[in-house]
Amino acid sequence: MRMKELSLRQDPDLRKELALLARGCDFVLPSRFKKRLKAFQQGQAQVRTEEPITSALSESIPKFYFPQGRPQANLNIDGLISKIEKIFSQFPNERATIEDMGQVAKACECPLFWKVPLFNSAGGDRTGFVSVHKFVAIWRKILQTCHDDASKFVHLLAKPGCNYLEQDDFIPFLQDVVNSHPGLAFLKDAPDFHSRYITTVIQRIFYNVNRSWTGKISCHELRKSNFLQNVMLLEQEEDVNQLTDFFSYEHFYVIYCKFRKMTMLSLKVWIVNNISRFFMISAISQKMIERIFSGTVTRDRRVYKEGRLSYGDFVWFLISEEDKKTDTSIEYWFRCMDLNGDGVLSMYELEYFYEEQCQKLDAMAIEPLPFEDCLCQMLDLVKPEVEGKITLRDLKRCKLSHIFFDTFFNIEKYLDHEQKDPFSVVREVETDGQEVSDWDKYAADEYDTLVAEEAANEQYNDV
Ligand SMILES: [Ca+2]
Repeated sequence: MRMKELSLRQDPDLRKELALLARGCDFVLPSRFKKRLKAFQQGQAQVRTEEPITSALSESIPKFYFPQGRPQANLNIDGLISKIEKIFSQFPNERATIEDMGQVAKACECPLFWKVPLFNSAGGDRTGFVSVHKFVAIWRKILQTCHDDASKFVHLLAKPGCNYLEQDDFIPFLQDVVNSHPGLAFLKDAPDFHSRYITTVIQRIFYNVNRSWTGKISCHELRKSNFLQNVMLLEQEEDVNQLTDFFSYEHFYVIYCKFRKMTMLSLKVWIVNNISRFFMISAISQKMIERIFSGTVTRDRRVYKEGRLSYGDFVWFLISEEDKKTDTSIEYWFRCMDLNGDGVLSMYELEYFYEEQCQKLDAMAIEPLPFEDCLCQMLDLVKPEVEGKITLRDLKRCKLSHIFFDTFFNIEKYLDHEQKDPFSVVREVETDGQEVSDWDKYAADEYDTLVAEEAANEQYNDV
C-alpha cells in the first residue's frame, strides 16, 4: 500500500492535486480526482503486463500438462509409416478391406480390435475400403498429435471436433467384437442379441470409466481406467467370460435374464407401483424405488414421465444393488439417499429411509432397533469427519458402505448382515482387494442358477 502511494505521488499532475488536498482545499472535484486515479492505475497495469517474462524463468518450468499424452522422444514417424505402406502394398490396388484391417492395426502397433475404429476413421465404413494415401495421412496426423493409447483411441472413435466419447461412439467397435471375436462366434445366428450385448457392455464401460457421471468419457478418464488393457486382452483371451469387467457374455446373460423376467412379469411395462411386488427387489424399500424412478441416477428421461426403467438404466441399478462397495455404486446410492442434494446425509434423510425398514420388520414380527440406536451404530461404522454429517468421502473411506446402505433400504440384506459375526465382517474387509468383487460373485452364482434352471426345464420338456 505504501509503495503504491509513493508511485502515485510521482505523477506530476496528481502530485499537484494531492498537495492541494493536503492543504485542505476542497475545490478538487472528487469525480475528477477518481478519474485521474483510475487512468493512472490502468497505465501502471499495462506496464506490468507488457513486462517480458524473463527467459530464464520460462525455461526453468518444464511442461507438466499433457492432455494428449506425453510425447515420446525420438519417435520415428517415417519409419512407422513405411511399415504401414509395406502392408498396404500387399493388397490389390493398395486398398485395405475390413478383413485386411487386422494386419493394418498390427502394423500401426495397435491392439487387434482397434481395426474397425481405424477403418472407419479413414472413411472405410462409407466406401468399403481404405486407400493407402488416405490412411497414411490420417495415421501420420494421429502420431503427431496423439501421444498415447488413450488419446489415440478417443481420436479414432469420437465424433469430429469432440475430445470425448459418448455412448453411441462405441457401437461400431463393439459390433466388430461381436462379429469377429472367437468367444462370441455362437452369436452369429442370434442377431437379436447383438444390440442387447452391446448396450450392456456400453453401460458397463460408462459405469466403470466415466467417473465424472457426465456421459462423456474424457481422455483422462480413459487413461485412468483399465478399459484399454481389457481391449488388448480381447486379442489374447479366447474366452470372453474371463474378461469380467466389461466383455463377459455370462455377465450380460445374467443381467439380461433378470431384466426379461422383470418385464415379463409386469406385462412389458415396468411401472413404479408394481415394481416392489417383484421377487427380486421386494427386499428394496418402496421409498428407494421411488427415488430411483425420480430420475436422480438414471439417464433415460422417460423414467420419470412413463415410470419405466430403460434396459441401460437397469444395468446400472442391478450392478449397484449387487455390489455396494465400488465408488460408482457408493455414488449411486448416496445420490438416492441425499434427498435435498446438499452433499450430506442428514439425520432427517436417514430417518426417512429407516422408517420403512421398521415397518417391514414389524410386519415380520421382528422388533426393530430404535432409530437413535441404529444411528449410533451407523455413525460408529462410518466415523464421519464432521460429527453427525455423513459425506460421500466418509462412505468411500469406511469400507463398510454396503452394510450402511442395506440398513436403510434393503431389508433382506440388512437381516443377513445382522446375523453375521461382526468380527467376520471386519476380517472380510481386511482381506478385500485381492478377492473377487461382490458383483463377480453374484454374477457367477446367478449364472449357475440360470444354467441349472434351463437344464431342469429341458429335462421336463423331454419327459
Ligand atoms: Ca442431504
